[in-house]
Amino acid sequence: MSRIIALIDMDCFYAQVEQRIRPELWGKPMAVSQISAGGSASIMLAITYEARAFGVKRGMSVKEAKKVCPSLEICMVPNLPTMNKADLSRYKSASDEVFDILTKQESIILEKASVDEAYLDITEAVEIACNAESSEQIIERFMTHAAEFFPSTFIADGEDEKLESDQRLARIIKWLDEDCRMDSLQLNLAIGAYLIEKIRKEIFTKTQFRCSAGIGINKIIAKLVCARHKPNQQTIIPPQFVAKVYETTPINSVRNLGGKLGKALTDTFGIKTMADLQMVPKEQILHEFPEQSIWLFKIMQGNDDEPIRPRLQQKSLAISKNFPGVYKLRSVAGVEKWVTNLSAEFSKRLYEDQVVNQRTALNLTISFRNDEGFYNKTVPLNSYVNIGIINNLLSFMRSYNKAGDKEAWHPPIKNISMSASRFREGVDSQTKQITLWAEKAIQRSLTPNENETKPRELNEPVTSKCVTSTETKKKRSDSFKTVDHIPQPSTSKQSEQPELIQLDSDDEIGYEIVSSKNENDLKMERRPFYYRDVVNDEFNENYNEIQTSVNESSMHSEQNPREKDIPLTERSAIMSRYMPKNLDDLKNGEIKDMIEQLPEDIKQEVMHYCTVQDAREMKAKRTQKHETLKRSKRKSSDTAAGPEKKISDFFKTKSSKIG
Ligand code: TTP
Repeated sequence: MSRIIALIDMDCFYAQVEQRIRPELWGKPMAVSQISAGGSASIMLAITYEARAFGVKRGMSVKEAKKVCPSLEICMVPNLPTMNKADLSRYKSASDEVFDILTKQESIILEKASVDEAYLDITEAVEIACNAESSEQIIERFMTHAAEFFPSTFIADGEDEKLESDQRLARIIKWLDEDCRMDSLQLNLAIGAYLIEKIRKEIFTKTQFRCSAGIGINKIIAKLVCARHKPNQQTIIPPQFVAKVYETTPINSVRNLGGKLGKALTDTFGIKTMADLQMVPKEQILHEFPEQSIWLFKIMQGNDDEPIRPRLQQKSLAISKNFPGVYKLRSVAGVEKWVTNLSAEFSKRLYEDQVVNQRTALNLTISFRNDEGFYNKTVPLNSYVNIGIINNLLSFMRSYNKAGDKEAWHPPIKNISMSASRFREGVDSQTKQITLWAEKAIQRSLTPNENETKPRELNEPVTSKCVTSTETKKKRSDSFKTVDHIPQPSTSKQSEQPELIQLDSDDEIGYEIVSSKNENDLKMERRPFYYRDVVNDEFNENYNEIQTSVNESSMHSEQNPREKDIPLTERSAIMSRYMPKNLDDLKNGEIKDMIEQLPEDIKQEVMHYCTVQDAREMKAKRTQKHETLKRSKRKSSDTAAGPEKKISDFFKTKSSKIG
């Protein structure tokens, strides 16, 4: 049986994420914007279809966008609290919600293509549906209930883009009746389209996010038509219509032809569309593109064997920051500050990955670019603790600092990156999960109220009026699930000057860096801001101790098994800074709420931890009481010695007298 492949792509994804947070923005022209490189302008990243109708485009500045659409609402991509870098976690969490739904679908193979895009091989699911009923029964049912089963499906036949909405359904019924009855492949595509309608509906019901889809016999074909009827609709492309669709398909819009190869084809043959390419004699293609020719011949016919690779995880985890132009790092303090900031964020992501994917990275690649070149090295990643990463990166970078002046850095730094790779399965049994939970829970408790939304209708027109009332609470996304790499536009604000680091409007929060006088002293990191308001002052003292002890632990000790990298005492010291102090603390409102959100196994661990703490405390109290009692006894026996002695002497005397 021919494969049935679908591509599901979320509509204006970041915009929908923001709209869910601010439901009054549903249905409005709005865009998500991010500060561009240098921090001077704000550019459009994600644009709702209502705003696109006005001509707002990705990459426009706020000024340009407002000019074409004065009513445009703009949401900014938030910055990480610890540094001037985009915080994409809310989009990643939203993406995880969608992928949670997709992974639970039975009998499909899922390949995550990007933060908001997935390929699905639904061949087996279609086969199962086929076996449940006869073809005739399926076709009859589909035709009778076409409006219900195919509420947003189009058939890409070259004429579909001109269809009025009332003609769409008639076209589907005709196709079911004429083509699907005659050809099992067409019927399989129809069943596939029905299954994808159901999956998209489920995504909407559970997340409020709309998406579009393309359904065909391979990835290239599915991708080709996925955006054909965006937003909130899907398109089937039966093989007989590929040639027709190719007539208007620019070469560079085909999957894998968007880059150099596509450009080379158009330049070499002076062509524009896939139909043009089909007209080029095969010998010429073979001559000009011998290595790619076999693949090109296939896709020219609409064929493509590329399998769906079951994949949800990235092979590596990376963080990178550019320092363009005037923002190049020219001072030791600037370099140390950014290495520290980035390492802290990187370390956090590693812990998150560990929890979500139950795996541990073994290699750390650190790299930087200066005015003279690009330098990198890979070392064993023996610990996720950020101070180790800082040590490694700084010592590597220092060996390239040629500045005569002690405080300067030369050649100036243009980029700093770190990446973790070579993952092994499993997580050390120690309590890293709790560490992560605590960080997340604290962060969540400080996140401004993430709102209430009213469910909207899947097929409610996109341009409908905005929803203003609130009924249902938005389910908090599970922030333990942060998996994907988001295409990072190189547009985040850069700064070398500490005063340019954006602090929260409440000046008490921010990221504090204390530069070290001694080059080798790396104890310059302070906790990220969000701990401060939640954890009491003891944390501060603990933190310095922790940093000292972790600093001493060996990052390079290859002979040490990973589990032993951080001695237990250090681990428990790290843990203790996050943990509730005892069972009483667990009953406290804020912490209680956090505990409720925990996965069951972590909850058990926290309870156990507190029970042990309580037992210790009680033991300590008992011992103290005992000691106090003993002391007071001793004391009273000392002070009572006089009269008691006198009494016993009296009796002795008495008895001896009586005797
Ligand atoms: P896309 O799927 O390319 O676009 P989109 O979801 O906004 O809109 P469409 O309905 O046309 O699919 O990207 C997904 C998200 O990724 C997008 O909402 C914002 C983000 N993104 C960037 O941050 N930078 C980029 O350069 C691109 C292309 C996307």
